[in-house]
Amino acid sequence: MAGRRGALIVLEGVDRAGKSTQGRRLVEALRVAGHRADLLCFPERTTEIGRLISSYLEKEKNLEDHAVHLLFSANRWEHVPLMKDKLHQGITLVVDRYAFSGVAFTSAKQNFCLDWCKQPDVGLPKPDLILFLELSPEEAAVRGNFGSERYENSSFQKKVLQSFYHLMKDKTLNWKTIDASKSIEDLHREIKSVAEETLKDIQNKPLGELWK
Ligand code: T5A
Ligand code: NA
Repeated sequence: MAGRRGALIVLEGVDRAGKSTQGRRLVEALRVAGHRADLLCFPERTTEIGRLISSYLEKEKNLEDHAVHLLFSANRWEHVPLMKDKLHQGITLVVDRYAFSGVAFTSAKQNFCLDWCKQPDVGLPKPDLILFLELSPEEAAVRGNFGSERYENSSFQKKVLQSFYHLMKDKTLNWKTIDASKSIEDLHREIKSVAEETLKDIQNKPLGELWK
């Protein structure tokens, strides 16, 4: 008998909302609770495409805006066979940023519409749950200064947040907004409980396709 598949759980949110911290904590907690779970982060900087993206983010390399958007998407697509394998083996994937970051960041640039930005990611594995870690720019600022990577400035981040709000209007997706101003521990407890509900709900639900 084929066992049930793993869940695809995505963490999104503005910079410094705590996505990576919570992603690591969630995977640990799910494992302790007896689930099989793995963490995946996008951009996944170790592949050839990922290294190119990383040098762009570190401002070592300049790339045309459309071209880099397609590279971020290609970096997700190159991981799809692995993601599907794991999910079908019953492994839950906790994903730190996904297509929503891709669309929110590029569409915050001049002359990009949301619809164009979504197209390359149409058909990716559809998340069973998207946790949006919501934090005001003021609260994010308290968590330390922006680094030197591309996009790390507050006026751009405000536009990114607006794009996220547009994407969250899509009711075909299971968005859950979490108040990310809470302590790491409180946030973790809340996220763990929402994730466990999603795992229970999976039953025999087939894996969907994003934006299709
Ligand atoms: N991008 C990404 C695109 O343009 N297109 C795409 O398709 C994709 C996938 C790199 C950039 O790429 C862009 C978006 C980004 O600009 P990244 O590598 O994920 O993306 O970005 P990072 O800089 O690594 O991560 P963030 O800045 O977004 O931070 P996180 O992961 O949200 O936050 P985290 O957990 O690292 O925490 C940040 C700090 O806050 C503290 C932590 O200890 C840490 O110091 N903290 C808390 N403090 C108080 N209370 C809490 N609850 C806290 N939680 C964490
Ligand atoms: Na991060």
